[in-house]
Amino acid sequence: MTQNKKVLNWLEEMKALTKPDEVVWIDGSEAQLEALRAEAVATGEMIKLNQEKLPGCYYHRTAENDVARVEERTFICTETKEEAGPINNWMAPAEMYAKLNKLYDGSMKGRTMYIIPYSMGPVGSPFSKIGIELTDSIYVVLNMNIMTRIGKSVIDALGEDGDFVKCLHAKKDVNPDERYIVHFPQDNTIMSVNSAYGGNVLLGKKCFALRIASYQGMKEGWMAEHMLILGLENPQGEVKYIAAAFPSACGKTNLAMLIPPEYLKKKGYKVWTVGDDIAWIRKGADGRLYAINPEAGFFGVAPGTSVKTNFNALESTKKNTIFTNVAINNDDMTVWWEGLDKNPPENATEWKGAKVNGKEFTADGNKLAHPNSRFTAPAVNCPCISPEFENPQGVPLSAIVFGGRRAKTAPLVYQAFDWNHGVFVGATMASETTAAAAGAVGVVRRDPMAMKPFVGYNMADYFAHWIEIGAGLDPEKAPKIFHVNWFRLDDEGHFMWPGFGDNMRVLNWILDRCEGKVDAKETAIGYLPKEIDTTDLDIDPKAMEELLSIDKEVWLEEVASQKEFFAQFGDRLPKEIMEEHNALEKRLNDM
Ligand code: GTP
Ligand code: SPV
Ligand code: MN
Repeated sequence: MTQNKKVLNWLEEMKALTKPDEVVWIDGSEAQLEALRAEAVATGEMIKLNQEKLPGCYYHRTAENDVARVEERTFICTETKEEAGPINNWMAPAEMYAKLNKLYDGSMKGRTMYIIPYSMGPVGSPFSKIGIELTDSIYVVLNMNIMTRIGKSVIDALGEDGDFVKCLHAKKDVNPDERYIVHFPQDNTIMSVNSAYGGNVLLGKKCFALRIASYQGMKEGWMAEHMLILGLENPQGEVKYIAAAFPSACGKTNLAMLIPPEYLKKKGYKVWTVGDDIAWIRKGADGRLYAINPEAGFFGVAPGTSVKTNFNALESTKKNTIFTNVAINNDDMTVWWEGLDKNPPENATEWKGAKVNGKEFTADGNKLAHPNSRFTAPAVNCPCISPEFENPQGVPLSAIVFGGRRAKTAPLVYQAFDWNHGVFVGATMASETTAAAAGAVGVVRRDPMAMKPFVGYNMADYFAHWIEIGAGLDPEKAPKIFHVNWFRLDDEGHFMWPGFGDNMRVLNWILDRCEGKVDAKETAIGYLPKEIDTTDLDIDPKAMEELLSIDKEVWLEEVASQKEFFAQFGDRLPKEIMEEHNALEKRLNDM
C-alpha cells in the first residue's frame, strides 16, 4: 500500500507488540467494506437492520460498562506535568509507554489488525491532517469509514515522506479497570485500550481532531475546537457562518441542523450544516477566520432526536447508518429510542440485549435506549448539508457562540464587548454534566469553551492561545463572540425557552448584531437584546423578560466561583483573563 518508511517502521513495531494473526490494509473500497459488514454480522458484532426501511443500516451493542467517554482514564502525556496542566490527567511518557506496552503485548493474538489510513478534512485541503489507526475491531473500521475519509487516496496524499498521527486501538477484553485513552502530543501518538465505545476508539474524533490537534494548533497558529459550524441564509440569499461550542450533549447537532420557525421559513431563511461537533479554524488570506469540519459524518446522540426536534438528523440516519446502544423493534427490525415518538415497540430488545415489552418496560420508568446511545451517519445524507461542506478553504466566520446547560444564571443570549472579553466568556463557561461521559449527570462544572475533556495541553496556555489568535486579527474582521443558554428553568423546573427551531430567533439577533443592524442594552456582563423576535411564539412576556435579565447576587456568586476555578492555573493564567474577571466584578458591584 505504501513505501512511506515512517509508516512501515511503525507498523512493524506495532505488529511485533500486538501479535495479530492477520493484518489487513483498509483501502476504502465498497467491496472490502461490504465483506467486513458481512463478517461482523456473521460473528454477531453487528446486526443487520431492515434493509427496505433502513438500507445499509446496522446495529451494534457495546459492553454495559463501556457506553461513554471515560474522562478519568484519559491522559495527556507530555514531557512535563506543567505542559498538560491542572485539568488533565498526566503521567510521564516513559512510564505510560511501559504500562501500555504490557497491556498491548499479544493483545491481537487470534485477531486481525486492520490498518485504516484516514484524513481529517477533505483529502488534500491545506487544513487537513492524516492519521493511521490500527484496530482489531470491525465496528471501528466501519465507523471510521463514515466519520472520516479513509483508504487508498489518503495513503497517496501522505506520500513517501509525509507525517501522520499514530493511533493504536486494541479492544482486548473491554476491562474497565485497565481501560486507557492516552495521548502523547509531542509524539503525535494516541493509544486506546480496553474499550469499544465511540469517543474512546474512533481515534480520529476527540483524540486526534481535538486533543492532538489542539496541541498542533497551539504550535502552528490555528485552533481545534468542539464546535458546530452552520451557515445561515437570509431572504436575500446571503449566507453568514456561525461556529458554536456547547459541551457534550448540549445541542450542537440540533443547532447545526435547525429548521427555522414557519414564518421565518416562509420569508426565505434557511440553515446549512457544515459540521456538528468539531471545527478547525485558521486565519485566511483576507484576514478573517475560516473554519472547516474535519469530519465526514455525525456521531450523534439518538435520544431526543425526532421529526419535531431534529428532522434533518433523523433523515440523515435513514440509510448507511450504524446505530449503537439504541433499542430494536423486533417486529420489523427498525430502531427506537426515548423521544423518537410516544410509541415504544411492544416487541423490543432494549440496549443491554434483553427482550422486553417496550410499553410496559418504559411505563415502569426504564429506558429502552441508553441515554448516550448514538447514530453514526454520513454527512452527505443530511438534507441541509452545506454546499461548502467539502470546500478545502473552509467558510468565513461572522460569529462564535459559547453556551451550556445552566438552569439559572446565564440569560438566553448576550454579546461579549470585544474579543478578549469573549475569550473570558468562553473560559468561564459552565454546564450541567450529561450522559456523554461516564459519571454523575446534572452536576454543574466548569467546561471552558466546551473543551474541558478535550484540550491536549495546559488550559491556561489554551486561553493564551485564544488571546493571541485575537490579537492577530483586525477587530473589524474578527468574529463577534456571544453566549447562549437554551436550558434556563422556571421555578417548576420547566424549560423557559422553547429551543430547537426557535433558536433561529436568537441566531438572527446574533447576526443582526454582527452587521450592526440592531441596538442592544449594555449591562455588566455584556450586550443584551432589547428584544428578541417572538412572532407567532406562545411565550409569556414575563418569561421573556426573565430570560433576558441578570441577577446581581447570582452573578456575584458566579464571579466568586470563577475566581476559585482560575486559582488552580497560578501564574500561568494570562493576565488578560484576570483583567476581564476583575472588570466584570467591578461592573457587577457598580450595578
Ligand atoms: P455531542 O455529540 O455529545 O458533542 O453533543 P451535541 O452538542 O451535538 O448535542 P445534541 O445536539 O445531540 O443534543 C443533546 C441533547 O440536548 C438532546 O437530548 C436534545 O434533545 C437536547 N437539546 C438540543 N437542543 C435543545 C434546545 O434548544 N432546547 C432543549 N431544551 N434541549 C435541547
Ligand atoms: C462528545 O461526547 O462530545 C461526543 C461523543 O461528541 S464522543 O465521540 O463519544 O466523544
Ligand atoms: Mn462532542
